[in-house]
Amino acid sequence: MNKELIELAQKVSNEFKTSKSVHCVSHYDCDGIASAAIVYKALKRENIPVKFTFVKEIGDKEVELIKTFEEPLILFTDIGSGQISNLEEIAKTKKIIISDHHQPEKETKLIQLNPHLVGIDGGKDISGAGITYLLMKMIDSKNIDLLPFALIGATGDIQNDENGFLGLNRGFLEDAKRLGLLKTKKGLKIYGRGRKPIPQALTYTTEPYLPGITYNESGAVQFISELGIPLKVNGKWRTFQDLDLDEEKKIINGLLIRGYPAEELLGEILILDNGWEISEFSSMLNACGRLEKADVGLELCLTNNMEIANKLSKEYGRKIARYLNYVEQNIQNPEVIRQMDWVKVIIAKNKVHANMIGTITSILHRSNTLKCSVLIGTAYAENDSIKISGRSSQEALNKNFCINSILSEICSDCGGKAGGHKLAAGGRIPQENEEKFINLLNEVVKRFNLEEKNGKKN
Ligand SMILES: [Mn+2]
Repeated sequence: MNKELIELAQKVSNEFKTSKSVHCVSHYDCDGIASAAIVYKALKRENIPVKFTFVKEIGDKEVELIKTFEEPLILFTDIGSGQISNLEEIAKTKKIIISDHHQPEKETKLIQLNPHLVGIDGGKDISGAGITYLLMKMIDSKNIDLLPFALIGATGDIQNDENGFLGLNRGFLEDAKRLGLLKTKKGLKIYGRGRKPIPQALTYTTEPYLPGITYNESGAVQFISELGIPLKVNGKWRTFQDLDLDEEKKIINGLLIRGYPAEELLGEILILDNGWEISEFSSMLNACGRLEKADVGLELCLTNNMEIANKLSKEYGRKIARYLNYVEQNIQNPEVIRQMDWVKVIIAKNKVHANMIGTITSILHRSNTLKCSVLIGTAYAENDSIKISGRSSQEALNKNFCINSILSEICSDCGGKAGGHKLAAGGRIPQENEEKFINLLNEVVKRFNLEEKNGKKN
């Protein structure tokens, strides 16, 4: 483990010694919720009372709110390093500790634990929950049992991709396995293992592309049926998680016999103490955040109450269904769905919550409804801004179409910014530049000559 990071964590952890009560301000997503769970459990052991507030950002509104908190010490987890100026404002009247993995905005005298300060990549190697775990482990080594939360946070932030966990995250995983804090099994790493009916989960598998199964639900149903695996039990669709070992092996063999590269999908599935697969639990916590119920997510982490989880899943599903329905109803309405030559844009305004536009864009990009190389979703967000989500296909990437750099370019021309990955990215622009954004987008996408125009069937 990096010595400099340990020394910094040790130094920052000493700041808790004299604190009588703490208010933890955490990011509202899975990583932030997992960070909060770590703080709750660790400070409880020290008999330090702690309150929680979840936020999306630290803007002027949040600064004013935090100034009114009674607690003398404010601990920022998975948020704060990117908004140092605003935190310095709060620090005029409060003691502040930052435990974050985002790129620090600027140098500061504030007390801060951040991997970037010691040359570690906070984007890939450690999450907000991971850094908060290190901090709490310095307070008491007993807190090593909180390791799974560090991995839940990292998974929520997609630090566990096709290469698995890297850097400090990988060390955390090894420690957690060694200590028996996680169980593992070999299985198919398929999107929606614990939530989607088996054929649907297979249908959404695009890497590797499974001809006859990817985007082909009847093909997927036929494939599973031929293997003699029941798709439903008592009328309820089964998920990959419901399969027993033999059944999953049958599917793997079935794929291999039919010439599919199933080995590309094989990997280690991590199972938490509460029986959840880690990727499913992380998705659930991200769903809590998007429903503006991060506090319920924290409760879920602390109690493992399955009733809460079921209720949340249902609420999340209903919301998604409502939004998808809105898009379907307006497919011919150019005010809502702009189908241009090279790209399709969902102009949701306030009909889809900004927290959910990314999810909706992802689902529609994979569905037949709006099938296209490049799909952009837009929705109104706070402070008169527009949240933008972009999804593009592997074929587009093969033609050097990187959605993150393209959205960055266009958003910055529209007075905003964007970031993300090569196939999925997000950004934000002021509402007044909506039309300018859409026109620029069509112009820029055109340059890539993505062969089949979006209007045509691929
Ligand atoms: Mn994070």
